[in-house]
Amino acid sequence: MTPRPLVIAANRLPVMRTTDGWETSPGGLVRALLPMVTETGGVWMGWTGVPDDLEGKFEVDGVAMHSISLSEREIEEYYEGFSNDTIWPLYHDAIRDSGYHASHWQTYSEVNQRFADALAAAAPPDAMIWIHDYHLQLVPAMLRSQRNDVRIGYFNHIPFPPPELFARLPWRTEIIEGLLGADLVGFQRDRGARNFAGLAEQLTGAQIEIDHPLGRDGSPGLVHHAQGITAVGAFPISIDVGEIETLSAGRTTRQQYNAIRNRLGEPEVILLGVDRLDYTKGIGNRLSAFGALLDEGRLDGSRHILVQVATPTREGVDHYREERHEIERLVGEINGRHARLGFPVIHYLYRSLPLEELVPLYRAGDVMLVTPFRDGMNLVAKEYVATRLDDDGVLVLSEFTGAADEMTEAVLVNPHDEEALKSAILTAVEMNRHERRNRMRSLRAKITSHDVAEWARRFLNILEQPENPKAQEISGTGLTP
Ligand code: ADQ
Repeated sequence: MTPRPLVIAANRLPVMRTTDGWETSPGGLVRALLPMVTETGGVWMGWTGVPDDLEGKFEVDGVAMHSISLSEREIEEYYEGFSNDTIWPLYHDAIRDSGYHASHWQTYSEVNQRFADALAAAAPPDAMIWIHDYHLQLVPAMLRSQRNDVRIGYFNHIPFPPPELFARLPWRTEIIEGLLGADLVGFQRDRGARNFAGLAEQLTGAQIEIDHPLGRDGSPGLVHHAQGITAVGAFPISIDVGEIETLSAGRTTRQQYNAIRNRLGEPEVILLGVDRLDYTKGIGNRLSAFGALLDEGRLDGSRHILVQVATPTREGVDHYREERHEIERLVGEINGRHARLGFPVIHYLYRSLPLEELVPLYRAGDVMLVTPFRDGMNLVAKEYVATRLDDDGVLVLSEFTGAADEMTEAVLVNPHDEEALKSAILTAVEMNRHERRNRMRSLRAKITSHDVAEWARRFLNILEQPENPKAQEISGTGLTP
């Protein structure tokens, strides 16, 4: 049987403009999906990241791309506004206030409609269309109303909130109806799947078929609704384990991590944080806990140092500018109190590093601090473990990450509790070699047995299964019956 053509729709295309053409974006997800798109004669649809850029088809290294052009206003209202100032904070436990602006919603709907129209026109017959993430939640139903032959999957990379938070959204029913246009809706965790199914029941009168397990952690299964049936499941994402292990085993990596330790003054313990500079990642709490341990003399700045690498992100959104200022203030304050000439206690880099530089840093890090207040999965935790071919290193991991479901041998912590954070850091710093090895071995066994390519295959296999709701059964008249 010839595989169905795979069409991916995501806010961003998997390529970035360079001075002399296009470069494929880094990341395991892109590397896993691109060959599937090419081999099946599919296409990847998304935005280039540049305002008023090209619209329509082009090709990069044999992969078909389809660009959706966004104007400055659309970027401000659909991307920075509704996606990142309304949905992002609300879906992350509402740890920052969301803005609710009808104009942003309007633009979000218009951009989603443009994606759906372009997909309906470009997708080959019988294609599998895989829509990614919260920027495009209305696309499944908008597309379903135009195409009955295709199978539609949607995956939510970020958490899906509990009903009491989701209910704040003035456009809550429209979002749920938008997602119900898909044949399969996937979440990082079982909890997200259950939240979604519960909301479908509450807001649209859908019925949930509970005992139809899908997803590794079990799931609510099938949601029967006015327009048909949507399968719902948990699909915890992973990383390209092979690539990271190969890089980690390389001679250059070994030379580099020795050089890093040397440049940092051969401290006894290097603590490490690597994050997008996002207020959900708990960077400030982590720095404060480290600072407090130095203040109390329970850590010593000449033996224990922290490296924090933070990638610039969403700098057009107020909450992100405020978070950056707060983190930089904390770094300055803690270094002011504890640095010696030439030896800061916190080394702070505000930039993105290529994987070739990140891997040696992971190898140099004795204690990895991953302390988000809420995170869909958190790939940094998985990357760190994948690099530790020496079975050494300790992962301190927030209970509020999707990764914590699987990575139970990490030192798990509630990042809202400063005393708990301090004690988790001390536990990690003082852990003996035997326990470090036992925990890391178990973590590595879990992480290395599930990689991102397998994750993608599993999602697509379930999407393709004939027992799943058939697109043909769903009337072509749009969502409202
Ligand atoms: P993110 O919120 O971006 O992803 P995460 O899963 O940690 O969070 O992925 C970050 C990626 O960026 C990692 O691959 C990491 O290596 C890279 N990165 C971070 N800091 C970097 C730096 N300074 N330089 C270079 N690279 C850096 C969203 C969700 C997550 C979910 C993923 C995948 O918020 O919960 O795990 O999607 O589904």
